[in-house]
Amino acid sequence: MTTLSLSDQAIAILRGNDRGGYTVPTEGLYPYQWNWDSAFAAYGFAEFDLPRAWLEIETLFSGQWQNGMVPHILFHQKDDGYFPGPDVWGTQGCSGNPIASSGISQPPVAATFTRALFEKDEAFGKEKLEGLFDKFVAWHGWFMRHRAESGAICVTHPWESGRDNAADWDAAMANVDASGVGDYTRRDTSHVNPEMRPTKRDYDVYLAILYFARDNHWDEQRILEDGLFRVADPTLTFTLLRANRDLKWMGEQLGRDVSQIDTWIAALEEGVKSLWNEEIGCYDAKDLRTGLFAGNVTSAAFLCWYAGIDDKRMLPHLERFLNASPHAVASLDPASPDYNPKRYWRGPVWVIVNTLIGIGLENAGYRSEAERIRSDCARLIEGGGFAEYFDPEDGTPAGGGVFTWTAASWLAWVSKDPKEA
Ligand code: 9WN
Repeated sequence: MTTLSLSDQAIAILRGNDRGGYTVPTEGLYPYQWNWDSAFAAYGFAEFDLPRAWLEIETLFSGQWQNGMVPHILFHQKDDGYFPGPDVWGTQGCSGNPIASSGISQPPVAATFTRALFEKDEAFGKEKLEGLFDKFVAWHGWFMRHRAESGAICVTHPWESGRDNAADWDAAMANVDASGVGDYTRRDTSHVNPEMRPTKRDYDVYLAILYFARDNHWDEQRILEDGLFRVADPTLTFTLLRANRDLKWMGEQLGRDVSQIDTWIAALEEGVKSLWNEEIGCYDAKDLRTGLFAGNVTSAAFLCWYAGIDDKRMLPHLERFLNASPHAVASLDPASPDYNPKRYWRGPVWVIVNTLIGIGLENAGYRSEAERIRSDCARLIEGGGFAEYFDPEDGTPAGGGVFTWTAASWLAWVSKDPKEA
């Protein structure tokens, strides 16, 4: 019997989760195309099949709405294994959406990884990018138009942040009346141990927020004025700032006018400051309905370096997180009363977020911190496989298995020799 190397296993996972032009995050639990998962998938594919990597991004944009929004889920083929599916989202006919999709977006990491594809083969990249550049501009413009009223970028649903049950949303979610959501059947808890997933009350609130927007035909103005949830988010703000920098760079390679992107970069550099919570000395989520900070130190705050902001005030927090866990950066401060090492975004280590943090640290010249994160992630994968997330205390794999973005992160960043990175 031959033993496959981890890189061969990772390639087999990307190939195995390929549904023809797009990958599913993992079979069963997530049977559709997710936005930031696909961006990671492309980053991974680029290590062994560059045309396939570009195709992943092109398929993602095939679901772009006429208003520029790129949805967080594209329902290419109906699958009853996931709830809530296309009928629940009810986006048919909204803003000329070309295929069934959700009605919200997700962290815009795609431009940054597309730049990585471009840099692997610039001639081929230019050809591909010509068809995508304006679509990226329309998507980033949608965020700046519909999510930037506080200067930072906000989410209108916890799912939009990609960090669904992070403690960042607790206070805002507590204000949502979910008494009218009625009966529904979750599917996630039949795939994964319910202790590792959001609670029933979380799901009630997720649905109440979704139903409000759906009943208002996903009208952004209505959602801005009366939507049930609006929280400025470090993940969205930092990833979009970084994505705009990379989009600007790509625009310059194509000889495009990038002056509008420049204004977005300047606006976000200023907007990021509104996320600084003096009380905890950290970037934090802020409820735009109440004006209150969430009061948490989460892994999202360490994306400042990824966004090109070398904020030395964040270094002691990073050191504290790394000292508290032998397995890289936990998603929530292990000292927080809300910390739970198994429950999804309330403690577990996510290799993808650690990859983004590591890239940022590397870019800013913090090599030893980046190396610590890289070797911790490698050890987690060596010990527990390509899981969705890991327990920061004992490193056990959690959530779904055979995960696309964990495999992609391995191929494109975790397994790399730091000298090459
Ligand atoms: C809802 C696919 C997605 C990730 C998210 C992660 C989880 C979905 C869910 O899975 O969210 O979008 O049903 O739990 O939180 O970041 O993109 O991997």
